[in-house]
Parts: sequence; structure tokens; C-alpha cells
Amino acid sequence: QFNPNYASGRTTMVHLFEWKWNDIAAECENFLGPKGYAGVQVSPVNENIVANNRPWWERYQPISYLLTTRSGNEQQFANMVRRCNDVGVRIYVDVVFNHMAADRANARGTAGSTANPGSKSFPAVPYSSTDFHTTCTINNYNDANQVRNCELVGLKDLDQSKSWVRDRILDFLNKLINLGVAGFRVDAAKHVWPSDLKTIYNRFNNLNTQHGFAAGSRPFIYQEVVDLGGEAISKYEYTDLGVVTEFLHSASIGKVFRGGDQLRWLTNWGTAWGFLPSTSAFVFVDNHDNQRGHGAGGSDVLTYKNAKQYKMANAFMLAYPFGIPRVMSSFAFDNTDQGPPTSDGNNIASPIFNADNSCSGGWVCEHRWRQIYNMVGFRNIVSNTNVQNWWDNGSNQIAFCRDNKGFVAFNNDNYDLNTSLQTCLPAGTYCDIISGEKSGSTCTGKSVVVGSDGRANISIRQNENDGVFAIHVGSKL
Ligand code: ARE
Ligand code: CA
Repeated sequence: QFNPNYASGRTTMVHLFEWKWNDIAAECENFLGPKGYAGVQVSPVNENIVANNRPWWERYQPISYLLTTRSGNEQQFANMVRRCNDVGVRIYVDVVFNHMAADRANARGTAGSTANPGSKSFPAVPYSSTDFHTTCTINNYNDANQVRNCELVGLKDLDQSKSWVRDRILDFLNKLINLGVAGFRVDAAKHVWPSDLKTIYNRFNNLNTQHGFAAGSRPFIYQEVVDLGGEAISKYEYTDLGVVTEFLHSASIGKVFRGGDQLRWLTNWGTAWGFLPSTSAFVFVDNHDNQRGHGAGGSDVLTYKNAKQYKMANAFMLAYPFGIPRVMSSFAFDNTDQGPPTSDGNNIASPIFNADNSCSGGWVCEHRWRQIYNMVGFRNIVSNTNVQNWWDNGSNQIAFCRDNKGFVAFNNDNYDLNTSLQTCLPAGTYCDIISGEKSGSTCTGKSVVVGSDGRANISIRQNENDGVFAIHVGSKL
């Protein structure tokens, strides 16, 4: 439950927010597998309400557990899981079982089912009013009973202490396990009693050995529990059950790279910052909520809209040995309700891929930015090494080694970094994987000569496109 079940040598998953299953299958084969990504978090897979103007958030309003959404149907989902597992990329499903849809006239789902949320009737499961908590509103996060038993933004709140409810949830989740998924993001876990979650998790099937998992492997569980401090519910109530989202990481890394904290303080990044222990902490720079002002993290959260700082924050998250990281991959948006790009206002459009790996057609594809995918490769190469030779200039220029496997430097000051630093790498010429990458025996970006003493002259000018410099044993020319 704590192990992501990644293929060996891989470390980092990406959230392909609102992508279609066929597109994800192709992305596993064409890009994610070859670039070393470990997994994909996919948007909710079960039938959701069809909302006016098709906002992204309709997918968090379940109508049934039929596997048909705007991302595709059951057969397309199964095909994606198979194809991704075949190239060493695991699939994690965002599962929504705290609640069903909120009240809405003529409620209709993406698989064609009808429901009457107002009377808590969801015949396609089926659920009826006795399967839900009595209606009340969550307006006080200092009251744990209210947070668990009342309705989050009006979403009809399931009672997971009922065996009928548990059995329906388990039928759904075990079906996904049998189809080959490696684990789950548990949506709104904070709003479910930990004791009920425990009962449900204990009844999960083992992972499907026909998809390459070792016999007896347990599904990876990462639970969405927002705890920035000062509320009744603590993230530590969930750490015995699985990994937990660390929203403080998102808020803090944004604040640092926006200039609200000096980079030199990053030297003790981890529990000293109030974060969960590394093996319990699921970390990210932004997520699908807080990149658009929903959820938690506040105005410091960095997104693709602040590209230079965003790439620096992701590079630090991936370079530093803390937590289980997830890269966000977005569609472009101007308003917080806007759904994914469509071909006709309803059907989701596929991303368009450009020669430089980037996407268009309304998709941002942060995971295809060289500075991000090359740092995923960096994390893979330096895994199981330690931070050594921390250097800083007393303000916003820092550098460190990962044993003798990799070296990274950051400049968030408004003046140049240009100095001799210890890289801990064997002598040779190395290609910076941020400004370019190794292409055959040449480097498309900056290269640097490491001397026999491990030192090299490192330069990151303040006006460069990127404030990061990174080399590793695999980028030696
Ligand atoms: C939508 C509309 C609402 C409407 C509702 C019902 O926006 O106006 O009332 O539908 O018709 C997402 C969207 C919601 C959306 C919902 C359902 O963000 O806007 O509502 O889908 O369509 C809390 C929870 C946390 C939750 C965040 C958003 O604790 O679990 O709020 N995050 C997850 C998902 C979301 C999703 C849901 C849960 C629901 O990641 O994408 O909602 O499935 C403090 C607290 C936090 C709290 C935060 C915000 O920081 O500590 O616990 O997070 O405030 O309230
Ligand atoms: Ca609840």
C-alpha cells in the first residue's frame, strides 16, 4: 500500500489530467516509457454527471461505476492499461467514493444512466437514500464529524460504514485492479473515516500478476488529505493506511521559488518544513485543483503560467531526495471552470505533438518540457544516493551533488551565478540537461568540463531562459 509498484529504475508519475485513454496508451509507448516516467495518474474512470458547458469538475460527481467517461469506455481503458504496463508505465486511477453527484435537474451520466441526486437515487449502482449520510453542509473544518459526515460542496455523502456501500465500492476498485492498475489516488480521503478506509483497503485484491506485478503485490494508495495545519483533521490520521498528499510541499515550494523564502533554506527540505516523513509524502508543485485556485495551497502555488519559476520548482522537487513526486500535465485555461479542449464542445480533443516534443491544441504537456522530463531522468539515475557538498551563496544560489551520480545548481537571484563548484563527478565533459541534451556525441545546450578534482566552472546567468543547471553520469559526452 506504500509501494508505488514502479518498474525498476523508475521514480516519477505524471497526472495526464483529462486525457483520453487511447491518447494515454500512445503516450506511454511513444514518450513516457522511453523518457523514464514510472506511471500515469488518470482522471476518474467511472460514469460522471454531464454538466452544462462540460467543466473539468463534472468528473468528480459520480453517477455510477460504469467505466464510460469522456476519456473513453471500458474496452479502451483496459487496452490502455495493458499497453502502458507492457512498456513499464503503471496506471493509477483517481477514485471518487466519498460521495456521488450533487443535486441537479434531469441528472444524466456519461454512460447514459439517469439519477435523481436530490432524492439520493442512483439506480445504475444502485444506491438509494439509506446508503447516504443525512444531508448537512460542511462549513466548519474544525469539526471532524462534520467534515466526514456532511456534504462537501453539496455532493451526496455516502456512508462507508454500510456493508452495501463498501461492497459496491470494492466491486468497482477490485475490477480496476483486475484490469491491471497499480493503485489509486483516493479523492477526498479526508472526508471519509480512516477506520472505514482501512476496512475497504484490506479487502483489495492483490495486483494482477498477468500485468507484470510480483505475486502478492498490494495496490499503491495515496490519499488526498489536505492538512496545512490549524484544522481538526490531521494528515497523520491516514499515514498508517497509505501515502498522503503533502499540500504543504506544494505551498512551500511555490513560496520559495516565487522569492518568498531564500533558496539557501532548502538545505533541510523535508520534515523540518513540517512535511510528512519522506516515505509517506506524496509531493507535487501544483495539482489539478490548486493550479486553478480550487482546493488548497493558496496564491503561492506555481503553475505553467510562471514557466521559469515553475521549471525551477519541479527541478528541485525531482533533484532532491524527498517524497514520492508527481508531475502535473495540464490543459491551458483562462477560467477556473473551463474543461479540456474539445473538438465540438463535448468530445475531448487529442493533443497535437510538435517536432520539439511540445504539445498544442490547447494542451500544455508540462511533462514534455525538456527541463521537466530530463529531471525525471535525473531522478531515476541518482535514485538511492544522498545529497552531498551542499553549496549556497547565502541567498538564492544553491548547488548540490547526489553522491557521484549527479550535480545540480539553481540561480534565483537577480544576478549571475558564475563560480567554480564541486560536482562530485568523474573528470570529463558533461552536457547540461536543462539548456539542451546529449545528442549522439554532442550537446545541444551548455557543456561543462569537470576536472580531475571534480570541480567545474558553473554559470547560470540571470537572464537565461532557465535558472537551473544539471548534469549526471548519463550526460557525459
Ligand atoms: C462543483 C462546483 C460547486 C458545486 C458543486 C456541486 O464548483 O460550486 O457546489 O460542484 O454541484 C471538484 C471541484 C469542485 C466541484 C467538485 C464537484 O474542485 O469545485 O464542485 O469537483 O464537481 C476540499 C476537500 C478536497 C477537495 C477540495 C476541492 O477537502 O477533498 O475541497 N478536492 C477533491 C478533488 C476536487 C474535487 C473534489 C475533491 C470533490 O481534488 O477536484 O472537487 O470530488 C481548506 C480545507 C480543504 C478544502 C479546501 C477547499 O484548505 O483544508 O480540505 O479542500 O479548503 O475547500
Ligand atoms: Ca464523507
